Formats: sequence, C-alpha cells, structure tokens
Amino acid sequence: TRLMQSLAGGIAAGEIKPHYQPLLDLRTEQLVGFEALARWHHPTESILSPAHFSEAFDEPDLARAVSATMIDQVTADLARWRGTAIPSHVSLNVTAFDLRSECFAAELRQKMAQRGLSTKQLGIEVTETTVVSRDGEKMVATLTALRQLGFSVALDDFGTGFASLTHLITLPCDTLKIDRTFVTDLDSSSKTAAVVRSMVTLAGALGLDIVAEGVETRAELEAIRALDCHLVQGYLISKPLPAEAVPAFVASFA
Ligand code: G
Ligand code: G
Ligand code: MN
Ligand code: NA
Repeated sequence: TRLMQSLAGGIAAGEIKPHYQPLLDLRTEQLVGFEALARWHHPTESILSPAHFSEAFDEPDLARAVSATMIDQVTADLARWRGTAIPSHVSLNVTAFDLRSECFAAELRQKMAQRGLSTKQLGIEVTETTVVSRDGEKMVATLTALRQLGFSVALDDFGTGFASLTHLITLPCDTLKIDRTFVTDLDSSSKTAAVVRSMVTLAGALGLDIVAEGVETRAELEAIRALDCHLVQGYLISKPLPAEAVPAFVASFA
C-alpha cells in the first residue's frame, strides 16, 4: 500500500515515536513504569497506531527498523528522565525478527550502556504466538540471554495465543500480561473470572508477576483487584502518552 511504501521514509524522518502507557501497582497506588507503544506521527494522516501499519511487523527490514527507532528513542527518554519522579522502567514490544537475531541482546545492552542506563530499566514484551512460531529455539536463546543481562521478559496477550501451558515451563520470562479481552469480559462472565483467578494462581506458583491489560472502568479495576492481580494498565489509568506529556501526567498522579 501507499502507506507502507512511505513507512521506511517516515522511520528515517523520525515520524515513528514511542507513546508511553503507565503501569499502576494497586498495592502501593504508585506508578511503576510504562509500556512503549509505537505511533506514526504522519505528516498528513495525523497520529496512526500500529493497526494502520501492522504489515510492517511481518516484513523483516521494516520490523527491525521500527524496533531500532523505538529502542533509540526509549533509551533517550529514559536517560532524559533520570533523576526525576518519572518511574524508570519501560517495556518494549518486539517481533520474532528481533529475537531471531543472535546479537539482539548484546546490542540492546550496549545501547543501554551508551546512555548510562541499567538493563534493569528495560523489559521486552513478546506474544505467545511469536515465541511458538518458527525458530522458537533461537528466540528462547535470545530471551535467556536478555534475562542473563538483566532485562526482564513479559509474555504479552497471555491466554489468547497458541502457547500451551507447557511453554510456561520452558519459556524464560518474568511476567504474564493478561490479554484485555479477559478484563473486558470479567463482569459479565463468571467463567472468565474463574480463568483469570487461575492465571493469577499459576503466575504466583511459577514466581511470575502478572499484569492486567486494558482496564477501562472502575468496576473492572475492582474486579481485578479482587482476583489478587495488583499490576494494572489501561485507559482508566491513562491512554498511551507522547513523551512530552509524561512529566505532567506523573506530577498530576502523585
Ligand atoms: O498501541 P496499539 O493498541 O495501537 O498497538 C497495536 C498492536 O501493535 C499491539 O499488539 C502492540 O503490541 C503492537 N505494537 C505497538 N507498538 C509496537 C512496537 O513498537 N513494536 C511492535 N513490535 N509492536 C508494537
Ligand atoms: O498487544 P499489546 O498488549 O502490546 O497492545 C496493547 C494495545 O492495547 C495498545 O494498542 C494500546 O493502545 C491498547 N490499549 C491499552 N489500554 C487499553 C484499554 O484500556 N482499552 C483498549 N481498548 N485498548 C487499550
Ligand atoms: Mn504489549
Ligand atoms: Na497485549
């Protein structure tokens, strides 16, 4: 498509920017970090979410170029926010193309070091579907390397992908992110509540953190809290924010 043909140019021109969606810990009522989500600040189309350029994530060069510009800007923002009240942890969505690269973990560490950042400040999010696809072993090796270097790994869209529970035994990860479809259905379906409750128990038994995504209402927040899931993300707390809006949001939240 015409949009896809202009994406490489848009990336080179710095039009792909990370927007930051905060993560809230209900136990402390403190913000604990952000998820970085790509947005295309298109010169004529306004701001586009990846839904408008999702083909890019299936094309190796474009997918890696999106990751590269996201990593570059996220690390720059983290460095700029150092010493402020802004939580110093960001997680980043990556693709199979990143994880198949043998130098991805080492390059990411180098990038953090260049900016004077600790690897503990960055998390990687992968979907279940990504890690069970072709070259799964290579990707597991990269995730293992990332964790050895101090990065954290979250399994995104948990419960909707193709990962069987077996994968939880072998997958090197720190966090499960409950897909927002579960959160949406929570108040209308007691079965959904039972499934979420067992996800929380499972995460606890495996020593993993668990995050509920897509919390949009007070009622959903309270339902999630009642299921002992303490880390939440969603429009109720905030939509993804451009970097410039983050300091004011953090200040208003305190
Ligand atoms: O933010 P939004 O709902 O528009 O994101 C749509 C999809 O695009 C989600 O699945 C999200 O994980 C993915 N996505 C958003 N930003 C990035 C990114 O920087 N890299 C990758 N690989 N996926 C992203
Ligand atoms: O696949 P992943 O979980 O990375 O994608 C997160 C996507 O969900 C992003 O596109 C983000 O904009 C979107 N999102 C975040 N919070 C909410 C929410 O509360 N409601 C809805 N509908 N979408 C959300
Ligand atoms: Mn994600
Ligand atoms: Na998700």
